[in-house]
Amino acid sequence: MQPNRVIIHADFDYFYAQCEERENPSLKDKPVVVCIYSGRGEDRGAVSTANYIARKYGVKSGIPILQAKRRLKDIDAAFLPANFELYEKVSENIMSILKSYGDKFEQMGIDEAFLDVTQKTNGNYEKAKELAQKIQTEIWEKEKITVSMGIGPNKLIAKIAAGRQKPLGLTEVKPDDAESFLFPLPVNELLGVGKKTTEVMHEMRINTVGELAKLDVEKLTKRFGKVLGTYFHNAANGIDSSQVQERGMAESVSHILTLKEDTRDLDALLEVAYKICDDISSRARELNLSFKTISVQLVLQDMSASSRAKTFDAPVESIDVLKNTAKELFQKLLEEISEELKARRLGVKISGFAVGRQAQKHITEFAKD
Ligand code: DCP
Ligand code: CA
Ligand code: CA
Repeated sequence: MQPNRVIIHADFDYFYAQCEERENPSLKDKPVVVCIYSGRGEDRGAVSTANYIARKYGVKSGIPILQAKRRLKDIDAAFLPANFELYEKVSENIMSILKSYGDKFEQMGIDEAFLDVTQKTNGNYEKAKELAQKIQTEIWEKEKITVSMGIGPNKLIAKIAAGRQKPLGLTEVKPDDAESFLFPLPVNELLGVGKKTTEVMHEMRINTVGELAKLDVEKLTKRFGKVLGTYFHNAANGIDSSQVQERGMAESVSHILTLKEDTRDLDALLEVAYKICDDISSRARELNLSFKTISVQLVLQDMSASSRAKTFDAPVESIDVLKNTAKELFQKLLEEISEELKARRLGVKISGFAVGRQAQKHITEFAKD
């Protein structure tokens, strides 16, 4: 017989802010706010994350920097610009420790991952708990970062468990305890139940996961459609058969097409280029990758090739950024190439991948929240 699955979810505590504290321990006893400046004027932009001291003042991910400054008025707080290079390096180091302990490993964004440890623990939850503690200790000793962990019979339960206690939390939910763990939770704890869905569920008099679990699945599919309705029903009942899956990281994603007619007209080139952009960006999205480098290439009538690239400081994932950058690069390329020659083929490439920072939002988007 197959042993019960044992899945660990690891989520790094107040990650970007904790990295800053590690680099500068004098920050530890004051509010630390990591900011993403928009570049449109002083203090414009959003809070990326904050340490737990700052959170006590209501400062959290996503709020405007100005609002955070108001909440911390007259308080000795540190406002720091995000240093993605640092966070990526720390993330990479921790991920390779995590990976070494799993039968299977799946990274979900910059600061979380799933491990399947079924074989390693022979399905035994005591062993899994010891293993999780050992991993937490190793990460602390090597990287001086605290990570919270959840252990459960599937990814859904392990992930919710990991968020229950922080920092350095370890929450274990055995298969028999799944219902008593899940049912009292508010529905918005389930992945994919965002603000709007929560409102709709409240209107339907569903407040807790247990109430959602007991509702007729037909009522849910009628209200939310078949895919989401079934998902909500299963999730509320703690059912999730999705596997921990290794993701291979591609080096680059690109596409090259031959033009219908040779040309050096920018609009004609862009018509084809934008199609390629749509194609490669949807492939990157499927793989949950953001990218730092965008390159474009033209093959001319004499079969010579010229290319141009732009690299951003932080990973990007927006289709608009991709298209605007491609336009800018093709414009420059046209100025550089010999005036006698037209373009015959054209390509766009993205590379310098990072696992998308938006990983955990995917199903939420799917739920249109
Ligand atoms: N992040 C961001 N913008 C957001 C949410 C998150 O830039 N709106 C970044 C900063 C976070 C990192 O992603 O440090 C991880 O996000 P989490 O949601 O896991 O939040 P934290 O790790 O900061 O805090 P927690 O301890 O609650 O996990
Ligand atoms: Ca985190
Ligand atoms: Ca996270």
